[in-house]
Amino acid sequence: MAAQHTILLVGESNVGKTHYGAQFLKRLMVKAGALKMSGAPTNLEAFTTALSCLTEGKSTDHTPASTYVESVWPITDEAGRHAELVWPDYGGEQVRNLVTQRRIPAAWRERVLGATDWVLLIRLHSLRSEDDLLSRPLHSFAAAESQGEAAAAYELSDQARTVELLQMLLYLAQFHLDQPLRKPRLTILLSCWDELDTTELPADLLASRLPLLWSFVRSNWLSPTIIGLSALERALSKTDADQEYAIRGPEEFGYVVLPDGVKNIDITLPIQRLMAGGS
Ligand SMILES: Nc1nc2c(ncn2[C@@H]2O[C@H](COP(=O)(O)OP(=O)(O)O)[C@@H](O)[C@H]2O)c(=O)[nH]1
Ligand SMILES: [Mg+2]
Repeated sequence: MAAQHTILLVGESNVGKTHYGAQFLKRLMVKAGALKMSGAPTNLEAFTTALSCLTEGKSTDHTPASTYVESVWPITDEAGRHAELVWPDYGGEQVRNLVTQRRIPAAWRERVLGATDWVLLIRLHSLRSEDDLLSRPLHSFAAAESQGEAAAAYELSDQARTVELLQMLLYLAQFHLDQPLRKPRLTILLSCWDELDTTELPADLLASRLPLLWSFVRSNWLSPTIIGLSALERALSKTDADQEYAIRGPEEFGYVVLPDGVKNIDITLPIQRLMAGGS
């Protein structure tokens, strides 16, 4: 049966995509949630490797793909709705390069065009926010310039690069921005939520930490959804096993913080909500 949704999960390197996928996969395997795999997924290796590390209570090294690879998971929900989850992996610095060099693999372009829903992962904890106009007074730029820093290569702030990434996706998919978009729907997952140590609502936190991105998103999408995600619930080491993890199993860890601030241990909820929300 044709998928009613094609859900594209995107995000820069090191935001937690592979570990989220591994935890998601484990939930599908133990059938703890409402979703199940309804066919043969492709290119699962990165996720199963991460999952076997998690089973020992360790996190895994990220192995950047040198070319574009994607893993596609056919899933169904309890109501029998079908979706395809697409995990593109451009590895290493490719997303950064996409934006800085404006080069897009053809296969990825197809995906962007065909997706009904975009899920963007952002790891606030690792974004630098000190280096843009919104957070730094103009005179500090002037001072830097007079010290000769202007000669250094121009680099977008992390926030501006994220906006640029969305803009490129929109451009690729040839959407017109004269009206706020209903489709593709946009969900932003604030990943590694446990690192943030906050009690704020996800959307409020995004608005205060990345105001430029927030205003871009709000003016271009009719109803963007912002959800906190902690796929692992805590930091794990690559070498020292977390005993509790190893004993209880990775499926006992992880949670999401829904838009209304309610915490839920079902990390598949962001996807379930998209599947339930009409096509
Ligand atoms: N604290 C914390 N760390 C996480 C979480 N998810 C992933 N990480 C860590 O973030 C790093 C990058 O994760 P990875 O899944 O490889 O990111 P990817 O490059 O986007 O696929 C790894 O060191 C993970 O252990 C989380 O929910 N909480
Ligand atoms: Mg990865």
